[in-house]
Amino acid sequence: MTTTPAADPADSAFLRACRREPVPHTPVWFMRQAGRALPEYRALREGTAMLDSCMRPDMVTEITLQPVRRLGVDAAIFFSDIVVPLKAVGVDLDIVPGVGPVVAQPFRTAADLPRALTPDDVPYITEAVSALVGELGATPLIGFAGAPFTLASYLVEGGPSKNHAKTKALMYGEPQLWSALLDRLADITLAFLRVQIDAGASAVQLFDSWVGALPAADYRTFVQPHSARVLAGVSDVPRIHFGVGTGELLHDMAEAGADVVGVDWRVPLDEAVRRIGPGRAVQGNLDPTLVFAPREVVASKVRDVLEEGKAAEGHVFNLGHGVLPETDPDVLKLIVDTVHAGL
Ligand code: 1CP
Repeated sequence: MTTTPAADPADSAFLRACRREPVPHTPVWFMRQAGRALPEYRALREGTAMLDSCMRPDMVTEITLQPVRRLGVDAAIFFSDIVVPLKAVGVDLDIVPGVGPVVAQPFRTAADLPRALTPDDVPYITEAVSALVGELGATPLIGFAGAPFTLASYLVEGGPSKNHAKTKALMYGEPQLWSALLDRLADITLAFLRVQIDAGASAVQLFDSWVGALPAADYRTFVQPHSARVLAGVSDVPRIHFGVGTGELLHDMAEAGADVVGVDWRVPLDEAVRRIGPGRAVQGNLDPTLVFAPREVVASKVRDVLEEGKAAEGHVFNLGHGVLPETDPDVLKLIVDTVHAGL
């Protein structure tokens, strides 16, 4: 009797690139690959609120698998949201369609500090990750969480913000309260990532989407120690660390403890590699708006990114930020096929 060896994500092109090992082809996945760009996502989500869908393991499993089936990407990203752990510890918030996370009572004093998170607060995450890992077989699952600064921004502003003015006012004006807040958010983020890893996630991405609002010196003082504590707690899997507009922070974000540094579209990957330094892989960085250009332009830009990515010890292809809802999924498939065909 012959037995088929169990499919192992550890051998996947994605995890090999994260570990800076030789790859059969450059691996590719997309931030926000599960979401409104896919008609099957819109159909499934119809009538279910975003946060409710995140708490239903059957929906999370199906939505996470949809882009893997349709696009042939090299990794799945767990369908959830960065504010789910805050909701789980009792913060009164909602995800408003067309807006994003909205917090009922913005953070102002130590009395507003959220409590810590335990695995018992999120049984639906353990259940969904376990189910997904079984379904995915050899395809790795990326777990994720919001980094302390970006979570703090939603808590302090009360919702999405352009300039993060209230967040920075707290950071510069009440440094002790700021530190207490980021410390607690680091606890919550670390616990949320551990739940996903302990249930079988093969890698994690820590999203510090809005930290590009800070100059490097202030990043190092007010943010990096907290992000570093989170990343140190998940060193048993590859750690991707990403933010938007972080060209000036790439080196310090790598030093926070990233194995893979996510780069947005503003800095070419070869220049990003120079800023980051040796011993890390990079992820990125096609401009997400390029999907609206003619297909030959898309394919040519994909090849430019692959060429620039050759400067890295490991390259995971991605967009420079999330898939825009208006994106044609067929163009995403074209990108995947072009990346896999190589130069
Ligand atoms: O009803 C809907 O479809 C709402 C849109 C939506 C979706 C599909 C939101 C609201 N969140 C999500 C899922 C989500 N959020 C994923 C899914 C997995 C995948 O990538 O396929 C992920 C990774 C996130 C993470 C997330 N949420 C981030 C970090 C990534 C990034 O884009 O920088 C951030 C900043 C959020 C907050 C958030 N949640 C939702 C929105 C619209 C926003 C951004 C709001 C803002 O502009 O501040």
